[in-house]
Parts: sequence; C-alpha cells; structure tokens
Amino acid sequence: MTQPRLYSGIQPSSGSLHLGNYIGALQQWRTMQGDFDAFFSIVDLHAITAPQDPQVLREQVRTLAAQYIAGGIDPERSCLYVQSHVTAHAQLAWLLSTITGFGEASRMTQFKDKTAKGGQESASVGLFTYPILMAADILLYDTDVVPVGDDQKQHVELTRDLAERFNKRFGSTFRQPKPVIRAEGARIYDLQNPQSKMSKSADNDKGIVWLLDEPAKTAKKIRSAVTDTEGSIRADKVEKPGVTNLLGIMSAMTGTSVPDLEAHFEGQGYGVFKTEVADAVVAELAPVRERTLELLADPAELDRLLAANAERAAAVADATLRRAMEAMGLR
Ligand code: ATP
Ligand code: LTN
Repeated sequence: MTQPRLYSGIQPSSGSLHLGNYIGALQQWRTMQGDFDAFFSIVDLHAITAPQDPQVLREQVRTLAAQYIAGGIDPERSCLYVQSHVTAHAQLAWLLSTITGFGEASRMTQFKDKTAKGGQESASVGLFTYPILMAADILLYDTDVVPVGDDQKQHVELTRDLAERFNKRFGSTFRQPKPVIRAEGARIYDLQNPQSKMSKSADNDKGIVWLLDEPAKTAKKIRSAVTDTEGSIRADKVEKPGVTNLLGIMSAMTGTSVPDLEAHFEGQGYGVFKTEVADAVVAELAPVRERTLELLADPAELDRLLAANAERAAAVADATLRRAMEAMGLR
C-alpha cells in the first residue's frame, strides 16, 4: 500500500538550527516519517532571498543535512535532498508566478514581517515571490501533508489556492496539500524576549538555544531565561510568557503534558524549575550535537547521500513539471 506523501523544508541560512526549529520541525518530522512517504528539503534557493556568502552557504547546507540526520531523519527511508539540486523547483515557480495575483502575494505576512525593519525598497523581488517557490516545492511532489510551524500556514494556504486555480484553468494537475500544525509547543519563544518567536535573526544570542551550542552554554541560557516576579509555575501566555515558554519547551523535551508539569512543579521556585528544564534540554540535544559533528567529519559521504537523494527527488519532480507544462500548452 502506498503511504501518503509528506513534504517539508528548512532554510540553510544559519550555522545551526535552534530549539524552535528542532521542536517545531524536526521532532515532528521524526515521528511522522514512519507513516508517510516523506521528502525533506534543504531549501537553499529560499535562503538566497537574503544575502549569503557562497562558501558559507555551501557549508551550511552540509551542516543542516547533518542535523537533519542526527535529529532522526533517516536518509535511506525519507528523501533528504537539496532544493537547488532539482531544477524543476525554479521552473515550476515561474509557471505558478504567472497565475499568482500581485495583491495576493502582497498579503503574505512573512514578507511584511521580514521587511518591517529594513523597508520594502531594499528587499529583493525573490523575497517577495518566496511563497510561490514554496508552493512549487510542495506541488511538485504530489504532497498530501505539509508539517510546518504556524508562521508558515499562510504559505500553505496560498499553495492550496494556486493548486485549485491551476487545476480549474488547465485541468487536474496538482494534488491539494494540507498543512499540519503542531498544537502543543507549535511556537517556541525567545528566552530573553518571550513575546517574540525564537528566531535566527534575533538581535540577542542569549535568547536562542542553538542545537550546536555546547551543553554548558545551553544550560546557562535556559537558567538565564526571562520569567516574572509572581513565583508560581503555571502556563499563562498573557501574564507569564516566559514561564509558559519554558513549560512548552520542557513538555516537548520530555513528552510530559503541561498540566502534568504544572502539578510536578507545584510549590517549587524558579531556580529548581529552570535547572530541570535545562537538564531536559541538554539530555535531548547533546547527543544530537555529537552525532552532527561526527557526520560533518565525513563531508564526502554526506555529499554522496545528498546526490543520491536528489536523483530520487528529481524523478518525481520532473514528471510533475512535465504534466504542468503540457497542461499550460508548453513543450
Ligand atoms: P527566521 O528567523 O529567519 O524567520 P526561522 O528561525 O523561523 O527563520 P525557518 O528556516 O524559517 O527558520 O524555519 C524552519 C522551520 O522551523 C519551519 O517549519 C518553521 O515554522 C519552524 N520554526 C521556526 N522558528 C520556530 C519557532 N520559534 N517555534 C516553532 N517552530 C519554528
Ligand atoms: N518557508 C519555509 C521553508 C520551506 C518549506 C517549503 C516548508 C520552503 N519550502 C515547503 C514546507 C514546505 C520556512 O521558512 N520555514
């Protein structure tokens, strides 16, 4: 029996994943990969929508591949590949851009968020059309489900709209994908600024736990997390964003529900609480870090793996691209 198809990706735009990516993406993918025919990409074409140093980008692609594998993605079973190795992505993105409304693209909130600081004048057109490339990624693989953090939901909705529009205009070509948003801990917040999501582009490194941080550094960052002065350990997003975030993190690390954690910590102080959260995070991340470093010690083997998987991915993607081109009267 064929399994439903799953697709997701992460940008190789930093030297390490952070805890938000780990919980919001990798952990979820790892559990899902047994039940799906999964494709996981390293979206380097998306990464270049912000300036990248070529040499650094090349290294970050390998580092991300190693983190995927160390985090539990099995490259023999799931197709783990690099987006730019499969030429169909950029080609389908062009086709889809011709059926995307300018106003529709202008409503994407990620573009607005990413240009809020620097202004839209200095943003690239690539950053603006980023969601169309993401739609191409998803549609090329006849994807059924797309597990992402809730910040990406709007892009998956756009993908669904484009698929429907294309199918209506040119005949049934694409499968309709569904977003899968993880409920508990879907969003992890910055430890120093728990109103904002943990993000690689944050100004202050102290609020971000990097997967490749040394364990002592990770523990220190968690022990220095901003909380509040009330002193009780309970989830309350509005009044207690810092404590709530730590409870969410601990829950994701241990599999214990937030209410059970609240009961466990009843009557305890923040010192004990933070130390336990730090221990739980280190226990989970330290082996992932070690395995990543081991994999990076053999870049040739990583490259071999990525090349083999790109071939597998291209076989699926090229067939879909051909279908779309023929439907549009091209080729
Ligand atoms: P940026 O900081 O530039 O917005 P990012 O840190 O969000 O980038 P992405 O490459 O955009 O990283 O995200 C990779 C995956 O991790 C996506 O599925 C995204 O939804 C998820 N993710 C990112 N940040 C968080 C977070 N704080 N909490 C939960 N999931 C997250
Ligand atoms: N835009 C996503 C990364 C991404 C993606 C995709 C996720 C690119 N293509 C296809 C799911 C499916 C992000 O920044 N997190």
